[in-house]
Amino acid sequence: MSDYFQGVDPIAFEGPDSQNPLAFRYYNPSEMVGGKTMAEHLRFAVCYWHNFVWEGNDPFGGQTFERPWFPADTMELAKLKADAAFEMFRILGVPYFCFHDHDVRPEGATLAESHARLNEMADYFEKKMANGGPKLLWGTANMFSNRRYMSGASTNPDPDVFAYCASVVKNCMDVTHRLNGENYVLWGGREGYETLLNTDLDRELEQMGRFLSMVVEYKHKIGFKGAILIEPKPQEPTKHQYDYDVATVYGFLKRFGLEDEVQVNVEQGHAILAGHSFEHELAMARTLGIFGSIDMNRNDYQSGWDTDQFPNSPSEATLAYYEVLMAGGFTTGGTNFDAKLRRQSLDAEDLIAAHVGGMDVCARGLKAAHAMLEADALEGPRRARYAGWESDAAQGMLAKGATLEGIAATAEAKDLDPQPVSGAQEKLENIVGRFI
Ligand code: XUL
Ligand code: CO
Repeated sequence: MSDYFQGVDPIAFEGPDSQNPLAFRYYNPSEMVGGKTMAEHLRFAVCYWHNFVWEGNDPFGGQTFERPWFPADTMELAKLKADAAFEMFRILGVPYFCFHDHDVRPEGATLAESHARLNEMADYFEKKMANGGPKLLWGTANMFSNRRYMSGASTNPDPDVFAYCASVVKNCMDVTHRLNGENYVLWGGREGYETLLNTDLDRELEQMGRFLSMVVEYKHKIGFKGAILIEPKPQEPTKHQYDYDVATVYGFLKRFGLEDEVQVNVEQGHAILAGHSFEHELAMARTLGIFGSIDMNRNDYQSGWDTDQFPNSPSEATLAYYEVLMAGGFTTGGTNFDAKLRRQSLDAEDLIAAHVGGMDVCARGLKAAHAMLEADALEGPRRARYAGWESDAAQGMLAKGATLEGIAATAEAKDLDPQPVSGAQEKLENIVGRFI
């Protein structure tokens, strides 16, 4: 038991009229939305790193947060940190959490000691996860913070780093499997480049493809039933990340024959950095058949940095969950808050309030999206817009055997003169507004 969140009771649902800053106004875990409860739809997860590891530093200043477990450089402090983390999961009532190896244990003096420490922390977690405790949405390896990774992880010019990464990922996958994790995530933190002047693009992409193929093979060898997820991001930390966005990742997976084995973990902030909307990336993942999970944290629209803020826009959440529902909802995936406080938000209670607000925004978004689907509010007009394509003649143009010259001849024989039809965007935006 930790006493870090002293005095904060488990968060209760009190309804939209509640004035209590530490109560849910929209997230009511057991409330049915269609055929599932809100908890089953949303599958909330809290991330370990931003909440319990980050010290509040920015490029111009160091630590602002004071937590009793900092600097967490001993196993004793790592366990104190775990106590606080699981206490927060309990207060929030979240069903899942996510972690990197580096978040939960201090690195050892050797690779073997690092692994032993991660295994020891997994034993510690196992006890806390038993008897209805929180479950693991995903595990992952931090192959970007230590200076050994500065020139890449699997894409490093030094083959010893590639081999080191194999050992790190194997250990993290083993631990994720042991803790019944539902997914394993690979975010290519340093898989990219700063300058082409020193980069062999061919080799680096080949190395990354081989590495991912071996990860997939290992997953099957150990009988891990969860999904392998790639998390796209266009830049930061490297200037050109190889996993730029969903479409780029799909092309990469196709090239290595992994498109049926690997899905994506789509993060709102990364979509924004890539110059996309979150819903664009989600729709793209759905249509390409690689939708997996989401990191539900936004970016500031002006700064151009990965600001990892808690979601606060019901409209954005509505459009995001609309795409999640269109994809059939989560299977192994969920809603992970890869979000951090602002560095002036010093109090333990700020950590709780941030998640409460984020969970409420997601709940509003889910309810609005579900209602919009039930009412056929967008799908009706969308079907009507494409209705012309339902005829046999139109479908015939797409069928195998149709030719450009054949279609051209028909168009010319009919002397076609197509008349533009309104896209009615504003009417549709007004419809969305009615549901939020
Ligand atoms: C970095 C990021 C990571 C991944 C996991 O921008 O989003 O925290 O989610 O490595
Ligand atoms: Co993320």
